[in-house]
Amino acid sequence: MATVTVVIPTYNEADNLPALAAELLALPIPGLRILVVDDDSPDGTGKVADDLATAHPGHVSVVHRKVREGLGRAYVQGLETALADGADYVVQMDSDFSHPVDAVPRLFGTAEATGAACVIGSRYVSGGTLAAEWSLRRRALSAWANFYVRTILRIRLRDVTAGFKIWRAADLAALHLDGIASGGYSFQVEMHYRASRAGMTIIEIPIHFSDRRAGTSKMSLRVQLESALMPWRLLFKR
Ligand SMILES: Nc1nc2c(ncn2[C@@H]2O[C@H](COP(=O)(O)OP(=O)(O)OP(=O)(O)O)[C@@H](O)[C@H]2O)c(=O)[nH]1
Ligand SMILES: [Mg+2]
Repeated sequence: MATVTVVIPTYNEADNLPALAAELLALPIPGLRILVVDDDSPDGTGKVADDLATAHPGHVSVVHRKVREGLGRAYVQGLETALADGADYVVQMDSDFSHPVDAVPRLFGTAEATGAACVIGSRYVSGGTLAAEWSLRRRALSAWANFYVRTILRIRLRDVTAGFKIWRAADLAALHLDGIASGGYSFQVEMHYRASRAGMTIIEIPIHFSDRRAGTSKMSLRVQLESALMPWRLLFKR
């Protein structure tokens, strides 16, 4: 039986995490594990995660990071921990319900059936949809970011900034996470770039992307600036 570990980075997500964990643990994926990576959230998400780990021994565990260094750094540590703990497949997922829990079995099934290195839950393939609440400005920004990155880096993905995906462990390990340059959200793009440069197969399946359920966005100007510059950094590093 394959082990699937869902890595969930959190910063001030105490109001979302318990319900998200409950929905994930109820999925028809035997032995599914959750690994929360918390950056010492001031709202006590770390304690909430510890309580979940106590309630679900062997199924929920927590990485506590002392300093907030951004989504990318949290993911590097979380993905490396999941690999070291023997996961066969590793899921990346936001903690705010933007990514549909009921699509996790579809990601897993597609990865198993195809042997792809990565299966992305995509907003921008046929059948993918965005939260109705998203303003025109936000839709345009997201579409522009995708076009910008895809064009500069020549990555043949519709949703190149996607944060919801599953990796085959062997392929994920081959990406050498210790060399990742991104601190923030550009981590997602850098990973897709590495995988496609390595000739790995990446598949996109449609999802519905919802607005966050509770809490507030952690997107900052600094994160946006890094995301705008990262494609050029990756291109010239080559
Ligand atoms: N550990 C950690 N997690 C983070 C950090 N920044 C963001 N996250 C998490 O990464 C996920 C995505 O962040 P969001 O704030 O939802 O970003 P967003 O989806 O662009 O913004 P919203 O539309 O408001 O949801 C969430 O689960 C956050 O809690 C960070 O610095 N450290
Ligand atoms: Mg979000």
